[in-house]
Amino acid sequence: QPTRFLSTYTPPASVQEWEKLVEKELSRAKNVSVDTLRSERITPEGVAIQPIYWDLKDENPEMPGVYPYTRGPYGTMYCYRPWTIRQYAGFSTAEESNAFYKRNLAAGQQGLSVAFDLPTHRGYDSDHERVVGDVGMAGVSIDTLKDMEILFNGIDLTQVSVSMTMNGAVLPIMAFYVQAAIEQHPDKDPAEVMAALKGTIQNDILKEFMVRNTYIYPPEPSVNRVVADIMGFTAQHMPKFNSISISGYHMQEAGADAAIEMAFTIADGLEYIRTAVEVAKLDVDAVAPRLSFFWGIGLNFYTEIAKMRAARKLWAELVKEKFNPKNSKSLLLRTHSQTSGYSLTEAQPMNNIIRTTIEAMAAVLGGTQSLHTNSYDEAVGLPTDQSARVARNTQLILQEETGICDVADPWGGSYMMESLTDELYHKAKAIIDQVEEKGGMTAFINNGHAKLMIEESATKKQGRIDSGKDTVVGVNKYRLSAEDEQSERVDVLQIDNTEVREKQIARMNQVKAERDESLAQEALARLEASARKTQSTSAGNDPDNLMSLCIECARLRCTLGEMSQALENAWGRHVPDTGMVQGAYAASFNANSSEDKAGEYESILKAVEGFETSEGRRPRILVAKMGQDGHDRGAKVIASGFADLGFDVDVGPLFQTPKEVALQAIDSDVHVIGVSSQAAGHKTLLPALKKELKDLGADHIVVVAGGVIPPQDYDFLLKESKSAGAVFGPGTRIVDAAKQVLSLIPRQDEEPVQ
Ligand code: 3CP
Repeated sequence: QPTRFLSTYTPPASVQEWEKLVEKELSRAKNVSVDTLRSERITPEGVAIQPIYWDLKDENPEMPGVYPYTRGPYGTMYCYRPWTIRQYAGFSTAEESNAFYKRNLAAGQQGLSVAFDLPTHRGYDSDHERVVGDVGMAGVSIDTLKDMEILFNGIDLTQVSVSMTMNGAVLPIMAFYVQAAIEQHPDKDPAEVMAALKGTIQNDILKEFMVRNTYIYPPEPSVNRVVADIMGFTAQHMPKFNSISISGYHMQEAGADAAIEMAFTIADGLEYIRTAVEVAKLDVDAVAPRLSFFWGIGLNFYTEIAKMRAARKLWAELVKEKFNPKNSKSLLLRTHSQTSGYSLTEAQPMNNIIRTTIEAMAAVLGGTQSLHTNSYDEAVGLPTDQSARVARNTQLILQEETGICDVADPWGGSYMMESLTDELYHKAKAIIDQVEEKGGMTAFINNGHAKLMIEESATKKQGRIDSGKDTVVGVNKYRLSAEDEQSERVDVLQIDNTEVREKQIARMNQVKAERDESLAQEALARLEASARKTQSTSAGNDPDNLMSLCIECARLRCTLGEMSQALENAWGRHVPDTGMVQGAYAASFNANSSEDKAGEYESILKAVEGFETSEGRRPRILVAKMGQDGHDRGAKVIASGFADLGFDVDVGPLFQTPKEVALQAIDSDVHVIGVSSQAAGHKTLLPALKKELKDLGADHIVVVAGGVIPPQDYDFLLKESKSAGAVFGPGTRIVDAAKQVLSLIPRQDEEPVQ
C-alpha cells in the first residue's frame, strides 16, 4: 500500500479514518489486518492488487466507508464480503416456490427474494372476481398464514435473510412473515425471534403512485399510517430488518433516465425520513440506518456506475444537512440492484445473457450490496430452472472467477468517471431541489409532475429506438430472417392458472373453516378501528400500531384479503388519473430520423388522414389494461405514439375486468382495443374480452395485444381462440404497429377481419 512504500508520506485524515475502519471491519469476522488482506491478493505475475487506490497528491482523498461515501458504504467492500446474490423469484404456489428456493440456496444463492402474484400485491384473496386471470401468474400467491408457512418450510427465517417485494398489501404480508417465523420457533420468546429477523421489505409506496401501480389505498394513509407504522414497529422490534427498499428500479423500467431515477428515489427517501420524524415522531437514527435502496441497472455502462457513486454522496449530504443524524450509519446508502428487464429482447434471447452480464458488471463496479441478474428469457415469460441457473452463475463467475472483488471502487480517480459522477450528481440535485421547492415528493406526485416526466422520458426513448438512433441488436439492427428467428426461440414456463387458483381457494377455505371465527372478526374490527384514526404514534408498542394489529390478525388466521378490506373500509381504494404525454414521440422520432424514416412517419400520417376521409372519422383505439397488471409503460408509450400518429386514443383505467373494457370500448365507439399485457394473464383475459364483446354484440371491434407474450402463445391467441387480430412482441416499432392496426380495421361495408 502506498502508505507503507513511501516513508515520507503521511496519510491524510480520510485515509487514516479508512484504515481504522478497515481494521474494524476485518476484525468482525476474521480478525485479520490490512496486511493480511493485501498478501492474499498477489497475481500470478507477482503484482500485489491493493484493496483500494487513491491519488497520493490529494490532501483529502475520498475513501470507501468514509463520508460522503461516493466510493462505497464499507471500507473493504467486496475484499471482505462480496455482494449478496439475491435472485427474485416466486412460482405460483408456495410449495413450488419453496422447492425452488431450497434448490437455489443449495446451488450458491445467498439470500431469498420473494415475488408475489398480483392479487396478493393488490390485497385480493384468490377467490376475488377481479383476479381470475392473475392468481399465481407473476409470482407466488399468498392468501393466509398457511401459505407463508409452506413458502418457508425448512428455511429458518432467523438465519436466512429474506427480501419481500411488497408495497400494497405490505401489512398482511409482513404480519404473515413475522408470525410464520414465530411459529417456526415455538420454544423461543417471540420478541427474540423478531429481533433475529433479517431482510428487507420493499414498502416503498411513493414510487407505486408514479410507476409500478400496485398501490391499494390513497397516498396519505399509505404513507402516514402504513409506512410510518411499519417503520415504528421494525425500529422497535426488528432492528436487523430493512424497513423500506427505496426503489428507483421501477422508474428506470418505466423509462426514467438516470438523473430522474436518482433524483426521485432520493427525494422519496427524504420524504420517508420526514414522515418518520414529523408524523411518527421517531428519531432519525432509529429509522435511517435501516432504509435501503434499489437501483435499476441498464446498458449505459459508465452512466450506471456514475449514478451509484453520485447517489451515495447525494444521499449522505442531504440526510446530514436536513436531519443531522448522530449515527454515521444513517448516512449510508446501501443498495440492491437489478439488471434491466426493459433492455432484454424477445429476438435472439441469448443476447440477453450478454446484456445482463454487462449490467451486472456495472452494478458491481458501482458498489452494489445485493444483486439480481435477470434470466435471458424474461422478455417472454417466467424463467425456467435452466435460465435461472445461467443468471445466478453470471454472478458467481463475477465473484469467484474474475478478481473483480479484489478492489474497492476501481473506477475511482478515472478522469471520465469522476467527471460523470459529478455531472450526474448536479443534474439529480437540481431535480431534487425542484421537488423540495414544490413541497416534497408527495406533493410532486400528487400534482402529476413526476409521472409525466418519466412518461416523457420513456416516449422519447421509444422514438430514438424506432428511428434507429439507439441501436438494439437483433431488433432495429442486425435482425435475423424469420426462419432463423424461429429456431432461436426458447422454452418458457407455462402455468395452469385455473388449477393454481382452485388449489389456493380450497386451502384458504380450509384455514377459515378451522379458525375461531369470532376472534378473527374481532381482530379485523380492531384493525379497521385503528385505521379510522387519522393519527397513531406509530411506535412499535402502541396498541394502535397497524403492524401489531395485523400480526394478531395473522395469528388468528385472518386472510390477506380480509385485512386489506378492513383497511379499505377506512381509507377507500386509490383511483389514478389516466393522462398521457403528447408530442414527445413525434419530436424524438423525427429529430433522430434519416430521410427514409421521416418519410415512413409521413406516410402513416397520410394513411390515417385517408382513413378519416373515407370513414368520416379518425381511427380510434382504446389502450386497455386488464387484471391486476399495473405495468403501464408499454400502454402509455403506445398511447402517446399512436396519438402523435393521428389516432384518436382513449387510455382505459388500470385493473379492468374484460367486461369493463368491452363496455368502455362500446361506449367510446372505438375501432380497436389494444390490450397491453405484462403479467402473463393474456391466455385467460383476451379470450374473456372477446367473449364479452361477442355477448354485447360488438364483435366488429378489433382486438390486438402487445407486451410480454411468449411467441409460443401467439398461435393460441391468433388462431385457436381467435382472441387477437395481431400480437406485438417486445421491440415492435410503434410505426409498424400503427400501420398494421390500421390495416386490420374493417372499412365500412367490409366484413370484420377476425
Ligand atoms: C457487508 N457487511 C460488511 C461488509 N459488507 N461488513 C464489513 N465490511 C464489509 N465490507 C455486513 C453488513 O454491515 C451487514 O451486517 C451484512 O454484512 C450484510 O451486508 P449488507 O450490505 O447489509 O447486505 P444484505 O444483507 O444483502 O442487504 C442488502 C440491502 C438489503 C441493504 C440492499 O436491503 C437487501 O438485501 N435488499 C434486497 C432488496 C431486493 O431483493 N429487492 C427485490 C426487488 P449488519 O446487517 O449487521 O450491518 S425485485 C423487484 C423486481 C421488479 C418488481 O418489482 O416487479
